[in-house]
Amino acid sequence: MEKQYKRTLITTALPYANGPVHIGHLAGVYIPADIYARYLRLQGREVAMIGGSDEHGVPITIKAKNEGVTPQDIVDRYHNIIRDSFKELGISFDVYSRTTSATHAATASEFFRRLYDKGEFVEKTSMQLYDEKAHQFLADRYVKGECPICHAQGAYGDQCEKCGSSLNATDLINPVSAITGNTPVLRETHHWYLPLDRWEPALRQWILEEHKEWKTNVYGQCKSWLDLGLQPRAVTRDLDWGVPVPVEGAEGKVLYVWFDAPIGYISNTKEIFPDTWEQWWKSPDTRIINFIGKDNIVFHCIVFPAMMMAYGDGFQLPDNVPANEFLNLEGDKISTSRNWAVWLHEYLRDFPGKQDVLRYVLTATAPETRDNDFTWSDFQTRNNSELVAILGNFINRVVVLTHKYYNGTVPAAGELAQVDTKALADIRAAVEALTDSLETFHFREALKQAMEIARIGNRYLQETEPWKLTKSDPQRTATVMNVAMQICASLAIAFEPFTPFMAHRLAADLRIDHLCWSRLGHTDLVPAGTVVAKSDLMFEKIEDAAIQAQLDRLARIKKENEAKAWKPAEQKADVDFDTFCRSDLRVATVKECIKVPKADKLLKFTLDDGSGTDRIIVSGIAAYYPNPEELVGKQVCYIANLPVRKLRGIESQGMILSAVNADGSLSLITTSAAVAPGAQIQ
Ligand code: B3M
Ligand code: ZN
Repeated sequence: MEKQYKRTLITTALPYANGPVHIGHLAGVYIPADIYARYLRLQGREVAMIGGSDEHGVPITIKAKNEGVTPQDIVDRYHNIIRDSFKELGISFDVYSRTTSATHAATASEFFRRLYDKGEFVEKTSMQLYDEKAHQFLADRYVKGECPICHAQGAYGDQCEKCGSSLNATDLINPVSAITGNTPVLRETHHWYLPLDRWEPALRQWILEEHKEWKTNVYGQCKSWLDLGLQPRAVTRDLDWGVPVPVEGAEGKVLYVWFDAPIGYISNTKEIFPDTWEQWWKSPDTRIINFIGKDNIVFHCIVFPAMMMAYGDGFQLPDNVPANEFLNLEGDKISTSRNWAVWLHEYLRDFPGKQDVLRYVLTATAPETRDNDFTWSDFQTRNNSELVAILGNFINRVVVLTHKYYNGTVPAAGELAQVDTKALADIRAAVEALTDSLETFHFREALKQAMEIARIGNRYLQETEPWKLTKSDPQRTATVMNVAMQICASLAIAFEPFTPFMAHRLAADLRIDHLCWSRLGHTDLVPAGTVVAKSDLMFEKIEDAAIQAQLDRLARIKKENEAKAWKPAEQKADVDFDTFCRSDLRVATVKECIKVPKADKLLKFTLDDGSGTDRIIVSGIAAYYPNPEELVGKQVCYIANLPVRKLRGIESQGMILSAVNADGSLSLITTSAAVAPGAQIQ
């Protein structure tokens, strides 16, 4: 028996306030959440939809540094853009707040302090990556490198965007500082760790046993995470932007952004329910649903639940986390840094009054089970051949014919014929499928079912042809036009979650002052005698020129990115062949590799070069290899016949070859297969 809840709390991932929101955010999180919230409200169910800006974290401080302003300037700018553009798109938050609010600072501090006082943290001293040039520790987005799990380049210190793994910065291979490009060194610091391993059995039980109904992409990622075994995670950082750590001896440290951000859901709830917020977070009568993108699954299904389990006091865990996959743009990954995006605020400027079109297209193409692609031609096609030609056309025909034959007054229906009852039965079937799809977060399918109601209406008009009937059989015409009007009214209800602007305009035209889900498919939605308004077309065709302008914009951005893209260094001046042949390039096997004491950049390699005597080479690549012992046994290529150089008192006999990647990471040059130590390179 499905558990009955009194209310539903819908949370939506808090977008980083270091840039505007784009169609990927909308398709992934905010439109699905809004559809669901609107649907529940139409059912008369108690709902609170919580949103807000995520205003801490390293990306914001990097952007502030790059622009020469403060992080607060950055978040003030983008919080306002994000909040206003969501509102204009009809994302119906009950609250849209921010994590620089005083309520949030107090809530996040209290949350941390309670876990601290309960002894839920492990305090550890550890070696962390430090940028000597920037004089600061490197965490999260301050450092990039090769992901140790999937070996993708450009992984961040806290997360690899490619495989979703959450990482510790020291896990990265070949780390590079995102502030100065420097190669970081290791320096001692101390932090508080949340021992996720302690909560692994409880999380395993809660997710893998009690929530088998979760979307496979979510369930699968959680399972692989749990099967990997959970590790303690640092929940504090050496940063000056964030919620200060509320314990003695923590000067200069703040809460890790992913510790404080989810608590933002709670603090934002407090803002609208200061006295009753606990019934939304601690009552088993409340169903909590987290709407997020797939890159946030770990934090919402593993880390935040563990935090709430540790906190105790009756915090309820989410009943579902229907994360979507990613949306691409014209075949390429959406990227804020490359400006490869359709920004919501720019869409609203370029397509005034067309909020519903974007909502419709992003729902119809939502990446619900796999990444999907947004193209401007598909956007135009769906608007012109679905919204205009099917949905808008049906509504327009019914209203225009009602005005043409009855001056806008809805006629009374007589006895229903078989074609009428069939159409109404088909609609009730579509409504049932629509409701089931909404209940199970299948919004693409739900939209198809809503559209099916319009298709049934069009078919009904084609079969009954009231424009022909009107002369020969006025009574029959009246019945058909009344039934068609009721179908029209059902469209206002069915589409309210998807295209609210059209739905409310249509409801006003049909004099329906309260849209109610349970009335869907009824035949008394617009009583006979009602005088309906004939407003403008619900949807207009989008012309090629408007689409071309968007494509031209993307072409310009692609060109700009190519111009900025990394290029190999200029080729050096020619060297004559004989001179080159005097270089003696060899392969050797690493017998030992250690950091040179008091020399942050230097590694001392002891090599087997096949001569029977160890060859020592000192190389300035220590920062790329925080754990140099990992190189033992590998083969490296080096120049053998360079004059010996004394580096920090060590005689270095040659130079090891390596290549620096586009993202600043470094790779040692090696052979495609093992060769005898000392083998000559030719
Ligand atoms: N700010 C979303 C992101 O990864 C992140 C969500 C926080 S939800 C608590 O952009
Ligand atoms: Zn990875």
